[in-house]
Amino acid sequence: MGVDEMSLGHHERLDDQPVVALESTVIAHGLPWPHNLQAARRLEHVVREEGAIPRTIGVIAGQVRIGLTDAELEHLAQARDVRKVSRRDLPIVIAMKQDGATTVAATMYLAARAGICVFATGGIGGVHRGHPWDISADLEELAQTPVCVVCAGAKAILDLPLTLEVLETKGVPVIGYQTDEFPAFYSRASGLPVDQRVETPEEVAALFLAQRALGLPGGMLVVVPIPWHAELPRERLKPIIEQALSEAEERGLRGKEVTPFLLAHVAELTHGDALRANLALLENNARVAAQIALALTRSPDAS
Ligand code: PSU
Ligand code: MN
Repeated sequence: MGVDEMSLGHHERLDDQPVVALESTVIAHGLPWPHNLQAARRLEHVVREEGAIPRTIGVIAGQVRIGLTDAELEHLAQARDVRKVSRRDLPIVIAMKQDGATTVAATMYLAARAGICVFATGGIGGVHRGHPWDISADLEELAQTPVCVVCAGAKAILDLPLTLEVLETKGVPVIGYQTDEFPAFYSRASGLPVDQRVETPEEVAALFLAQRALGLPGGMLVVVPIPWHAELPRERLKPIIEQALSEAEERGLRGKEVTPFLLAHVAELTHGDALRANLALLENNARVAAQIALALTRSPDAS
């Protein structure tokens, strides 16, 4: 018994088009209803406004969707039984014909297979604080899948120095977009350096093409600080994150539940300021990603 090509999202290649992939875990598990649906629509709108093509990736009843319809977005935003799908879950949702919201790792994998090389998200997963063996599959995916991931750094709930160490080990370039520092998601600064600062989408395109020309297998992380107006000061967040972390510890949360719990808790403890910050950085990242996708299609070196 085989799996048909359509259900694997195999039917179209988008190589030469300015496409931006968007993930669905942030919709189903990262943001509360109805902000999640509004955000999903807003991100697609922003990408179009810049002149690029948005494709939000997810799985509906075992079918890979490279571009969810608006009704499907609404379903993933509202349904309570949507599986959080990282790389290891992909064969499971397909064969079991389940609905799945794809993480950064799974979205990168599916995007690359569809010929999409630019992807915007909020923050990638990383190494968890106090649990250095809990390393997001996002980092492994960046090591092996040729996609340029545009984000606001790794979530502040993580161990950022260790996350950067793992990225170094795995050969993933960390590019600061108009910044010298690795951003800490809700805050612009972390005190940690990036590998290279760039100012323009064209420079990012040149870096990505050099990586391809060298035959390197992996992707690249482009980190964009949250806009000034939406930033939450690090001093304010510190005790809140510590409280959320100790609560997760008390409840004995493990594995894929940890990230959604921490994000929801931080949003609650900041009375929604963290949610507003999250929405602002997502939109900003989508805009930058669209500009990079356009720069890549315009580049004379693009194959
Ligand atoms: N960043 C957010 N919200 C999210 C996530 C990241 O602001 O919901 C999601 C992404 O999909 C990321 C995932 O890939 O969390 C990482 O989960 P884990 O740590 O279980 O690998
Ligand atoms: Mn984990």
